[in-house]
Amino acid sequence: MSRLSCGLCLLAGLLFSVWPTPSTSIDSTQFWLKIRASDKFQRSVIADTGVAIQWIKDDYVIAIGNLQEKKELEKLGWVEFSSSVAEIKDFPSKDSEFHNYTELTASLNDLQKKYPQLVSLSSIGSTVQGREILALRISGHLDQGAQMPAILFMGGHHAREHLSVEIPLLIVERMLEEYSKGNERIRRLIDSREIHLIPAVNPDGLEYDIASGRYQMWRKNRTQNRDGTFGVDLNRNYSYGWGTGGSSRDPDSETYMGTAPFSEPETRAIKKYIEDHQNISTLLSFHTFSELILYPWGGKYDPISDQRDRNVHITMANKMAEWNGYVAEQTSELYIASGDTTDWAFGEHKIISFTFELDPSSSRGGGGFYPGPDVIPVVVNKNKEPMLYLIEYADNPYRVLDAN
Ligand code: 0X9
Ligand code: ZN
Repeated sequence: MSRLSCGLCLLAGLLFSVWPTPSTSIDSTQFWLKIRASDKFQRSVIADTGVAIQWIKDDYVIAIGNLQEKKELEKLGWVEFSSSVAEIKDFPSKDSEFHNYTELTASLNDLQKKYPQLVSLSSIGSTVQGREILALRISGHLDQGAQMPAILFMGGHHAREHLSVEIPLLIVERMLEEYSKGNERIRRLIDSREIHLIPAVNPDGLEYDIASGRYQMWRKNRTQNRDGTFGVDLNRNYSYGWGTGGSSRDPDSETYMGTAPFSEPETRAIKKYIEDHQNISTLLSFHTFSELILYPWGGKYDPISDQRDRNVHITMANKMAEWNGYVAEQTSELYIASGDTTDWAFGEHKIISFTFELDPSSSRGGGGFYPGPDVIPVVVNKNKEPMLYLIEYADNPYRVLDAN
């Protein structure tokens, strides 16, 4: 290709270099550009215009450029899509209810401002691209939090699973509202527990998935791998049984395990946070989709060997399934996959650990990873009781066995 395009490029370059640019026409708008390019030569032509290439796919690149650069590339006929940066870097308008990273940060800050006695916001570390991974700590006695039984809710390990960010956030918001309205049950729970929420473990991936104006179906984080590809599957990067099945050594794979256990700043931040909060007894990691409640092990077919440990997971999972209607099962019933959050949390720290795969139940007709905003209130309602139940028993999850 390159001779033709370079010829055009030169021509375009010449035209632009002799064209007078009146100062009044300077336009500082930046554009996201999706530009066809299938090899390094075409990408070099693109880079020569001055745009910043952000992502490279097999047959196109995504770049940010100004109006002049956009026009130059349009003359080449390679621009497939463009949109002003100010307009996008956000969900498609039909999904604007979902939180992008800026909105999520604002919502978490608002909660701290609105409930200063109950909520403490902090950064637990930063991502590959330098975003803060945010955590909310909630308790009626924030200063004595470390002495309270604690539970951790997490969402957004996987970039495209946006509902997994929304649901724990909205349920926690609702709990705080109920607390301030005087709901006795909620007051009792919040006053006697330390509740941790990390709604977006992978904010780089979240932003990447939405930034071009079209969903990228992205799963991993945004680590630059040694072969030029991007991303590690954070739910394959925890250390327990790392690399022993159901994860890939190929950096380009969706389930790339990373170069080593905890090679990623995001998983390291979670590890440190959990290890710094020894009072965490229970953990729930939200994912989408399939409507499942999963418990260890995921990296092997064996059931949890200790009978009480096994029964506590099974009993709690079955109880929660009565409320949300999901299917409760050992994770490896799905498929073997090693290095996930829950195997590590239970295997290393004996934390009672669950993964929820939220709605929909299947991709057929249900929207898969992108089910739209109408499901949000439905999924909030069906998962509120399971979350309250886990909070209730966080003082000693084994109490559920006595009730049987
Ligand atoms: O594969 C995953 O990481 C999870 N499913 S998802 O569609 N959200 O990607 C399931 C995790 C289950 N873990 C194991 N099978 N170990
Ligand atoms: Zn997931």
